[in-house]
Amino acid sequence: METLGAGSMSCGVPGMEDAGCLFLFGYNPNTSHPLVARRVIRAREKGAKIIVADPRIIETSRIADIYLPIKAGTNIAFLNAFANSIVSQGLMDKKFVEEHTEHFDEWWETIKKYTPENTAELTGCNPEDVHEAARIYATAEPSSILCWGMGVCQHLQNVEAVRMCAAIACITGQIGKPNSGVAPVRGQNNVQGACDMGALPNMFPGYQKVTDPEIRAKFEKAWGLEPGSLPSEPGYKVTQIPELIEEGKVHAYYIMGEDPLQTEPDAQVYKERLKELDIFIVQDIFMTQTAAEADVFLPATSWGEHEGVFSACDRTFQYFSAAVPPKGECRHDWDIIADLSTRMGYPMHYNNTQEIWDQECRALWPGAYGATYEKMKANDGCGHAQWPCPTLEHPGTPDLFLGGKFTTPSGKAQLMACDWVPPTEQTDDEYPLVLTTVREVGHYSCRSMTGNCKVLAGLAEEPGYCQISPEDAEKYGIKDEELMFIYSRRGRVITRASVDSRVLPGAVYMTYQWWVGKCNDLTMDHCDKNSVTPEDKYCAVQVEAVEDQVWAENYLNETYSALKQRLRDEAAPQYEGIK
Ligand SMILES: Nc1nc2c(c(=O)[nH]1)N[C@H]1C(S)=C(S)[C@@H](COP(=O)(O)OP(=O)(O)OC[C@H]3O[C@@H](n4cnc5c(=O)[nH]c(N)nc54)[C@H](O)[C@@H]3O)O[C@H]1N2
Ligand SMILES: Nc1nc2c(c(=O)[nH]1)N[C@H]1C(S)=C(S)[C@@H](COP(=O)(O)OP(=O)(O)OC[C@H]3O[C@@H](n4cnc5c(=O)[nH]c(N)nc54)[C@H](O)[C@@H]3O)O[C@H]1N2
Ligand SMILES: [Mo]
Repeated sequence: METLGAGSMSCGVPGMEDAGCLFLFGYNPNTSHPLVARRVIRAREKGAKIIVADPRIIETSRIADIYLPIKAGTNIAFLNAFANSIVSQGLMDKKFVEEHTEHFDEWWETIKKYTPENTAELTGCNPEDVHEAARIYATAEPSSILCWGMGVCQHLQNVEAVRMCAAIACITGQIGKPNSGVAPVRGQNNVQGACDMGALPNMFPGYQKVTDPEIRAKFEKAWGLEPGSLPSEPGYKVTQIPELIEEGKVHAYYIMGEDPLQTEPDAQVYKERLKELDIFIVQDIFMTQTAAEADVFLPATSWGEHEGVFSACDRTFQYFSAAVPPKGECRHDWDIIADLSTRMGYPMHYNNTQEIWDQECRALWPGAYGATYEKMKANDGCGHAQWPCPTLEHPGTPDLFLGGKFTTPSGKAQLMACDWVPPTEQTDDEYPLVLTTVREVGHYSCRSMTGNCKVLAGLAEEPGYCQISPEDAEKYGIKDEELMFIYSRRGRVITRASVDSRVLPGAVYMTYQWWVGKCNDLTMDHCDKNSVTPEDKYCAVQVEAVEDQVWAENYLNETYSALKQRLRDEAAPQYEGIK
């Protein structure tokens, strides 16, 4: 948003097929987004070049023209060297830089220090491969798309790396034309929607800043509030909450659709903090580990039981309808919120989601005015609208910034660079391995949904896996499929070994889906300063073989059964209503 004026994908997902080059940087769509992965394969079939930079040999590496085995935690060193290679090889689009960007000279002062040669040892990437990747990316016709995911965002220098990805698109002119530019491929089906609708501490719906007095006045009027009553300061970020509880600044906490005791780092400390709250409310569709700690549990409906609008990662609004009615005490999220608000003295009355969409979104966000339910429901329900969609006749906007028109205050892209700094926690003799936590295809985030599905549980079960290189497995006496211990400065968990030659020595990988094999008992709650995102992709650990496998299997089964029983007991009162 700082660099280009919008913090979303500049292109559409379908258009990825028609790019000349796709560069996947810290993004593993085969596991995370199979529908995007299919576009990558189609692009390849249509002749696109594929570049992958990932510390693991991911599936897409197999069809890549160039695979760069970048070491975790070195993104900025790599991106600076990649940009340097582009400029030094004369591949820069000078006209685009002059007409559509600012601060090139300052940017170059930093970039000039980094070359593929002088960063090779640090990043683990062969300089010739980096130069070749730079040539492919910069010259690809008709366009290149730089895609990134959590391999960028969950590191200390995440915001800096995103700025560099945008800068690289700009200096090569691989942005501002169809099917080009940047693809921060947002994680969940509706995380883009949560941001679009203002579930951010500094924005109202439609990325309208809370610090802007005119915007505040508009929302005060629409919501029937006294002028000057909406706060002018941004609110807190979700990862700051445990600290704020400890400081006595937060006394009540209302969580809707999140399971931080599974998905936030250093989960044991988080759990202690929750005990200090005066009131803790959780609204979820399953009894989770977090919900089990709540004073009040509000059972909501799931995607099959309610209707609404999702925004896909490429800014596409999609309407979805309910398949079945709610059961028992379960109510729609919007209905619970409206009721709660009314009881707290601010009456909210809506008859359906379309009224909310029209009044709260279309009427207040000019860029979404043309995104009507009618448009989304067209084509037998397969219609959609991609923002910006400002008028009723507007077809939606697959590509942003066409002609190099950025939406920054000056209309030009802001080039920014910085020096590489190492990740916060370093390996040492006691904790010699880097733990990177990632995703697996069969289970979803906190696993409340997929873990309660028998078929998926049959594919993969507790305690999940730790992927380890054959070299390290041998060094520590760890055998494939055996239970093993892994520990960090925060804790120790039991997991199952997956000896995997796609992993480089020195690093191990776990997915954050498992309740017994919970990697977030190991991770560190250290966040970057700008976005306050935890460094989930980097901490120091040690591994240990377990001699008595029979004991370990028993321990696993007992722990898992006890946990499941506890959640079942907690859920019993609500469940009664359904039966
Ligand atoms: N099946 C399934 N799908 C999911 C999810 C799920 O839980 N299960 N979760 C959803 C969510 S919430 C999200 S956010 C998305 C995330 O989707 P992705 O962004 O694909 O997420 P990850 O697998 O965490 O990380 C991507 C890659 O980053 C690499 N990586 C780690 N460190 C570095 C580094 O320093 N540099 C580089 N270049 N790469 C690095 C990892 O090896 C990994 O392959 O997936 C979504 N899709
Ligand atoms: N170590 C490590 N930790 C990570 C990550 C990592 O890579 N490594 N990734 C991080 C990322 S990118 C993300 S996005 C988070 C995800 O972390 P969470 O948001 O905690 O995980 P989800 O499984 O998406 O949780 C969503 C919750 O919403 C509930 N739910 C589903 N549908 C509805 C609904 O319609 N209404 C309501 N009220 N509830 C609903 C589900 O039952 C579930 O309990 O995890 C983060 N944690
Ligand atoms: Mo995510």
